[in-house]
Amino acid sequence: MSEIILFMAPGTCARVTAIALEELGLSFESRVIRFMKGEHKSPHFLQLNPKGKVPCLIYQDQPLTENVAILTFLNNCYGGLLPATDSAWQQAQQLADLCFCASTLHPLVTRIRMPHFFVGEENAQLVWQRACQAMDEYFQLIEQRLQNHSWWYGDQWSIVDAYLYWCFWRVSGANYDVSRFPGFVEHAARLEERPSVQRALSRELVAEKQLIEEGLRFTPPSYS
Ligand SMILES: N[C@@H](CCC(=O)N[C@@H](CS)C(=O)NCC(=O)O)C(=O)O
Repeated sequence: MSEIILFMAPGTCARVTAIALEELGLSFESRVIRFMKGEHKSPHFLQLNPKGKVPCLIYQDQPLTENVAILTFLNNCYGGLLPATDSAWQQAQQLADLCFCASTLHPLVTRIRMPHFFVGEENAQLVWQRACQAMDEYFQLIEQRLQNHSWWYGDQWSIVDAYLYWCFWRVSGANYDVSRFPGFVEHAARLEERPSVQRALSRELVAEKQLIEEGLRFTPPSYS
């Protein structure tokens, strides 16, 4: 049995953890959670993650949840995911950047991608619109930061770039107009060239095909 298992679903924020594991060259097994079958609420999965969400990482037989915690743990163990620093201040700044992705951007991503989860079909359009408006401010901020830089931390790639990329990819597939942020568009294209990202995306493709074959692929309604 593999020492590391990643419970994931294609297209979800588990992609960020998968990229981290691929970037570190760690061998791991990805196990797909079938949302359409309610597997995330099954007693077995809830025992691992009582919040019923992916990613859930099994590391030496123990579950660890929350992208920020998983990425920080992996970086503390192996390095290479964030710029190396002994400064507690710099470490806190990096944590702030991960939290920005997880707790500022991600909730808006969910409202843009699946507004009907919050209010039902009849008001979903309004939630989508408001979330897009709120997202504009943050995408402008990211666009500014990426100006004349390849990555969030300048010349150095980090897992923050992968997290930003997942947010970008998710909303661009939900009719949010990303063409207004050309620096961010280029950043996403640059990120997709990384072998680690390609390997993580290939894993998702396998999982996606599996779900299609089983008739369990989730396709949310589209808003604009
Ligand atoms: N705070 C968690 C959020 C995880 C999360 O929301 N995952 C979504 C997929 S992107 C999920 O599993 N959703 C299933 C559900 O909420 O029922 C993290 O950052 O890891």
